[in-house]
Amino acid sequence: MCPAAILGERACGKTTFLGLLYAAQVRYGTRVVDTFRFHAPLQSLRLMSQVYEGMKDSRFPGATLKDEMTHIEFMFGYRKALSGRLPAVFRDKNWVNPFAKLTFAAYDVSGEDVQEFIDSGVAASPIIQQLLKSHVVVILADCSRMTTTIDSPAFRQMLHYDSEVATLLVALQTYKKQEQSRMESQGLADGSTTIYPAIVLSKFDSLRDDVLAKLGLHRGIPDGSQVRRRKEYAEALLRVFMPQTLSQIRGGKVAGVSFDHAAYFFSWVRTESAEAGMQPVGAPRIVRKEFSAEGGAEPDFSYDDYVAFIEHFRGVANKAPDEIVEQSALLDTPATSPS
Ligand SMILES: Nc1nc2c(ncn2[C@@H]2O[C@H](COP(=O)(O)OP(=O)(O)OP(=O)(O)O)[C@@H](O)[C@H]2O)c(=O)[nH]1
Ligand SMILES: [Mg+2]
Repeated sequence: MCPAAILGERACGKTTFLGLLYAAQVRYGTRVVDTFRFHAPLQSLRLMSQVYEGMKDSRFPGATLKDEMTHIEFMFGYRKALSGRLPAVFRDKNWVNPFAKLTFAAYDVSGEDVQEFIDSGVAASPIIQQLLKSHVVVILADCSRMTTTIDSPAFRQMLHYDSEVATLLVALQTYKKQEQSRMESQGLADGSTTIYPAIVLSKFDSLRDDVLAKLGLHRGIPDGSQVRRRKEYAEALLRVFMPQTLSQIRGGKVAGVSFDHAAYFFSWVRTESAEAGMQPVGAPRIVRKEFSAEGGAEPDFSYDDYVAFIEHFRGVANKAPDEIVEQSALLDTPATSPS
C-alpha cells in the first residue's frame, strides 16, 4: 500500500476536487469494475458523497471545518497485470494481493500542523509524519488566484503558497533520502527512490482571459491525446504562478531520490456566473447536464481529466514501493518460496 498526499491551501478547491473524484470514480468504476477499486472509511465516504450530492443540486461545498480535512482518506486499487501470470499456488493464497494500492489523504497546507512544520522543520505531529511517508504528491493550484496584477493580494498569496509547497517537497525529498539510507544499511533498498508528482489546476473555468492572453495561451486545453502540449500548457501557467514548486519537481535526482515526470490535470465545473460572463456574486451555482440514463442530472465538470487522473495512478501504483515489500515478503516466506 503506497501512501499519497493531496496538498492544497485554504479554499483552493480541495473538497470540490474530492467530491468530483468520487463522482468520476462511481461512474468510471461501474464500467471498469474488474480492474479498479475504490475504498474509503465510512466517514470519508460520507463526506465525499455528500459533497457530490450537493453538487448535483447545483451547490458547491461549504468551507471545511477545522481538522475535518485531516480525516479524509480513500484508496485506489488496481488489479495487477502480474497476478494472471502467477502460478496457481500463489494466486490462491490471499496474501498475494492482486491489487496495487494507493491510499490518498488530503492535507490543508494552511492548516495548523502543516504551518507549524513549515515554520519549525520539526515533524512533530502524526499528520506530518504520515505526509512525509508519501511517495505520491498531488498539488492543487487554484486558477482563480492566477492574476497578472503582480501587486495584488491574490498574486502574493499564490507565491506564498508556492514557496510553502516547495518547502514541503524539499522536506519530503530529505525524508526519503534518510529513509533510503536506513533501508540500504539493512540491505533492503537498491539506492533509488522515486516521488510521483501530479498537479491539478483547480477552478480552471475561472482562469481569466487576460492571464491566458498575456501568456500567449488559448482557452482550450489540449485534449488528452496531446500529452506534450498539455504539459506545456500547464507548465506555462506554473512557471509564472508556482515557479518554486515547478523547479523542485524538475530538480532531478538528489542523493538517489528523484521526482518522476509530473502529470497535469485540469479540474473545472461549469457555473452559471461564468456562463453569463459576469463576476460571481457569492458562491456560484453549478450548471448541470441534462438528465441522462448514465448519471441522472450531473454537474458539468471535467470528467475526462478525472478519469485520466485515475488511470495515471494505475501506472504509479504498479511501480510504487509496495511491490518491493510484497516481493520481499514472498521471498521471505519459506512455505511459499517459488523454487
Ligand atoms: N468556478 C469554479 N469555482 C470553484 C471550483 N471549485 C471550487 N470553486 C469555488 O471555490 C470555493 C471553495 O472550494 P472548496 O472545494 O470548498 O475549497 P477547499 O479547498 O475545500 O476550501 P476550505 O475547505 O474552506 O479550505 C467553492 O465554494 C466554489 O465557490 C471550480 O471548479 N470552478
Ligand atoms: Mg474544504
